[in-house]
Amino acid sequence: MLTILGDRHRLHHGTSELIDGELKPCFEMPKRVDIIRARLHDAGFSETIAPEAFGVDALRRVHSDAYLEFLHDAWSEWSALGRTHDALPTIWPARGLRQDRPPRTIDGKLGFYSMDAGAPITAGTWQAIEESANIALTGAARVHNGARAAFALCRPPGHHAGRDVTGGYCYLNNAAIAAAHWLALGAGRVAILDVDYHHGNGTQSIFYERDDVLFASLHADPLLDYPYLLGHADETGRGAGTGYNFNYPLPWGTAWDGYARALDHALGKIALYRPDALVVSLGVDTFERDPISRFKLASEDYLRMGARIGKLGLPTLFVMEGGYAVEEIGVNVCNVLAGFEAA
Ligand code: SS9
Ligand code: ZN
Repeated sequence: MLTILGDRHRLHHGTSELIDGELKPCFEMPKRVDIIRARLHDAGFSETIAPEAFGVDALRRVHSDAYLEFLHDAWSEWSALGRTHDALPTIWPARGLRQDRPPRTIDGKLGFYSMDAGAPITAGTWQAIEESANIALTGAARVHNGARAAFALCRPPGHHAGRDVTGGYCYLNNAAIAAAHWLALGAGRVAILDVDYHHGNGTQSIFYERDDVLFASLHADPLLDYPYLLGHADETGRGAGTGYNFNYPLPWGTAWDGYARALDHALGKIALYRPDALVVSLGVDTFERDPISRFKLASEDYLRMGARIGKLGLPTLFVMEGGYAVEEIGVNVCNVLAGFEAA
């Protein structure tokens, strides 16, 4: 399995996030990539390449110009005020507030372009998220050019980021950017399968009214768990996109049997769609010992997950999303890739 990876992710290391009413060290940390890299090497996945630079036009297919400018400039505007801690929002675009007048100062902008306080901006965040998107783009280009599959080792993750909104450790939606690139290269239909524990609210919202990208997501029921405000089964798409969005909200405690039933249903919908390519938003925070999640998948279950995805026989790009049991993240990711290759 060809892996695309880089080092600039290290420039993004948020200090803290608000959990249970306390500021605690961010679960989303550089070590996640270190552990995955070490395990890729040990498991014999030795074909690795650096990302190419695709430029801002590839990002503009998914994100608004104003949002990209905000992300690019946020740290310099924040630090110009003499602030040295991570930039975090203190207000959000909730019900009853205007969405049509973007504020001009940095605290207002941080709120306007955020859905939560879970995506801190640091001095190196822009460089890290730009490279993360380029990793996904390079992977899509390689598979388009004939590779059977590739693994984009993206960090920061992307699936909570919408067209103009950060949240849940996410800034640029790497999976959506890869899918949009595939369409630009001539694909007629792309499917995105999101197996992260959390609903891919950003990805869903980006493609919700489109029939050229099918989105299917398995995740914790939003009545119980983050991101709470999207991801229900009755969200099936709108306009031309009606019938191209599939959500599988699952209860806390879901183990492989229950997970596999939903996965098979999602894979059946993807097969019927006959896409030219598949993007997998690969989060392994469904793992039984993940510190912020409540599913019960065991490490061997990821072999089975990979095998079922592989049986679709589609050109496939795996895009790294979540997974916070850092010591086991490498084993779990490599098991998905190994299961896929064995299928
Ligand atoms: C759980 C807090 C959840 C956001 C998690 C984002 C995961 C991205 N108590 N915080 S994959
Ligand atoms: Zn997640």
